[in-house]
Amino acid sequence: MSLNEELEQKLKELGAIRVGFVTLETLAGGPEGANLKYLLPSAESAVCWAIPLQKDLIRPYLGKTHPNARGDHEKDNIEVNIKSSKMSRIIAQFLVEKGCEAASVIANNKYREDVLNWNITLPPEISLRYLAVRSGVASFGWSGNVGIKEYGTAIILGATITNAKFDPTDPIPAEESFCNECKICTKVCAFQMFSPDEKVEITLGGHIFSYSKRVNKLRCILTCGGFNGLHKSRKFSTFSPGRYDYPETAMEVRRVLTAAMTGQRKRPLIKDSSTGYIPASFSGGKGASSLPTEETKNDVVQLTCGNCQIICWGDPKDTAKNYKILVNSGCVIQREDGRLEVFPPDEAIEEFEKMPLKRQRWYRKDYKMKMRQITRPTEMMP
Ligand code: B12
Ligand code: SF4
Ligand code: SF4
Repeated sequence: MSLNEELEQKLKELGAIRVGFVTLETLAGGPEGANLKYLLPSAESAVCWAIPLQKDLIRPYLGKTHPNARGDHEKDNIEVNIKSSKMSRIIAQFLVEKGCEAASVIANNKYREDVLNWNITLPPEISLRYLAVRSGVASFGWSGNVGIKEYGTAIILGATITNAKFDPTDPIPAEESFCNECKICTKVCAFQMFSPDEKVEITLGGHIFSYSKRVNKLRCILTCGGFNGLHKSRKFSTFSPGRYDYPETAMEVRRVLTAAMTGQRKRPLIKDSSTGYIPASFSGGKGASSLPTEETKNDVVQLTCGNCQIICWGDPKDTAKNYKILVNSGCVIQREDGRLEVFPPDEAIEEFEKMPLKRQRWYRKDYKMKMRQITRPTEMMP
């Protein structure tokens, strides 16, 4: 068995649905996120894989169908990400035992902190999407998420970097892509993080790949970060109880973020059910006993969106059904104890307005620049 075959078999036993290989040559000419040597100066290749999210937990999440729907999908999402990081360490250890050098990759939320303004631009240590598309593990969808037929973009990626020399694998041919450019993913993003019509291109080892232009990543941070949930149409929301008006410009994005950060700190954490499900992210990896305190609760990000990724199942009929479920799922309002209640859009407005003004400001504040009214008193008129 070749090293490629051995690794593929091992990764599939661990739960990967696809495995692929990239080398310095197949990533040549790519953006800095494709630079394997950042994590391992002696790097020559990387092995990459995809693991599926549990589809049966996605539709209840999109439809907000029961009090645990959010927590159930969040738990799966966190577990799959943790699993991917663990698989990376297992593969690195396996390669080290074979006498190679290897570096594991943390599946998400790990950035190059040596880059100026890294906490705004979020430069990855290594871009797993680049490795996935170049190695044929998956291909780009319009949303920028990568996917596979049958699974769509509801997959999480992982990789291990090494100085071993793997045989590279080929990208998925365009005619076998799961993405038919239906653009449903653009319709489910509350604050329109990515463009519905403009594309960007990148080149990796002589192959050109394209996906939608990022309009402003802060738009995702505002929504997927849980500050806002209300969709631009005001007809449905994510699981975030934030109800901010749609920001039209980059200036408005910054203003809403400032307003929302203050409000968010005052909100209780989302309590999912009568059992008060506390997702794994709360414990900071220290086990279920370390629940968030008043001081630490602001470090916790609860999953409330991910819509552009989980809406797309790689089959147009399924994706269209998911869209229908989401747009008819209503809007959430948060109660004082942290529980979320779901209402049709107009009733949600009524419920929201029943809250004391002080509490309304935790979820919505007028941040729009007012045009200064230029009116002249009649007595001054000529
Ligand atoms: C940063 C990041 C984010 C940022 C920015 C996303 C982006 N760039 O599109 C934010 C917070 C907005 C985000 C959101 C989401 N993310 Co995210 N995220 C990442 C992360 C860490 C890197 C993304 C990446 O590859 N960026 C590079 C490219 C693709 O971005 P770009 O802006 O187009 O790059 C340009 C420039 O920035 C420059 N550049 C590229 N690389 C670098 C590096 C450096 C150092 C510099 C200076 C410049 C530079 O060149 C590019 C061309 O001009 C990865 C984990 C990882 N390590 O790969 C997860 C990852 C991409 N996220 C993931 C997910 C699931 C999400 C969300 C759905 C949220 C969620 N529920 O988890 C949304 C989806 C948003 C979307 N439609 O893209 C998954 C995607 C799985 C999939 N099927 O595609 C990943 C792969 C995590 C994982 N292990 O599976 N994410
Ligand atoms: S929803 Fe999926 S298939 Fe449709 S455009 Fe977006 S990524 Fe492509
Ligand atoms: S995760 Fe949510 S907020 Fe972020 S880009 Fe996707 S749909 Fe938009």
